[in-house]
Amino acid sequence: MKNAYKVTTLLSALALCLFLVTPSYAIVLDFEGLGNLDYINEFYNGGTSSMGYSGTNYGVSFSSNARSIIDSDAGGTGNFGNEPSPSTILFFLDGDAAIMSLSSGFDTGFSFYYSSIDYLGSVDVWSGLDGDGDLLASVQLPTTPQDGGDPNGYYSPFVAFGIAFEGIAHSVSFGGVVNRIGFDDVTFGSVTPGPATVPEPGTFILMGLGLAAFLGIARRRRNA
Ligand SMILES: [Ca+2]
Ligand SMILES: [Ca+2]
Ligand SMILES: [Ca+2]
Repeated sequence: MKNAYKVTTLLSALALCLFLVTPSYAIVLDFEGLGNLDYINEFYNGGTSSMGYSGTNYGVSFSSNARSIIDSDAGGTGNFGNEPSPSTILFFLDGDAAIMSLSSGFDTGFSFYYSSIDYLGSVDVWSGLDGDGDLLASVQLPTTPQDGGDPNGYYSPFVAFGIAFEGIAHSVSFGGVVNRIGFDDVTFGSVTPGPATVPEPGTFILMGLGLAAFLGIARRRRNA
């Protein structure tokens, strides 16, 4: 009976740990898997890019001018370096901005990396799809430093940038001068760009044991 209680307590503690450390999986678009000078199109929306590639379906679509480019180090024609996820980034060659729409919407914040050596960039967050509706946030992106790349590339490094906003956003426009700004690791629902930090299985076990030990101490104190 006592052992059964212990097992139940331990299982509850482990379940609580799993619940507490379950990460909220932020969507991160790293543009890997797209082609060089590819039009992104429906790559992240259950369809394909202009070159016929298909990525995870996040319900994210891009304006017709949004393209991907691969670093020259990796066989493409990109003149950049130290991108956060090698070796493909987002850029555009016509228009004022590449617009990204997320049909399910997102809140809290939004983040990305970018490189823009010579010109200012801008990012607008909209309540509607395709840069429509209310403007929820609008920021100017400063020019970025230059470090020589990996091992070469004019646009390097990529700098992290986060934007917090209120309400539900459905689209983002990435603005700048054509062919002079690049973006990578576009992250929804977080002001810190990049992959969600998923705890290692070992962490679960250690945390589980830690909490079980803590509960054990608490019980012994109560019984004393
Ligand atoms: Ca690179
Ligand atoms: Ca490079
Ligand atoms: Ca990338």
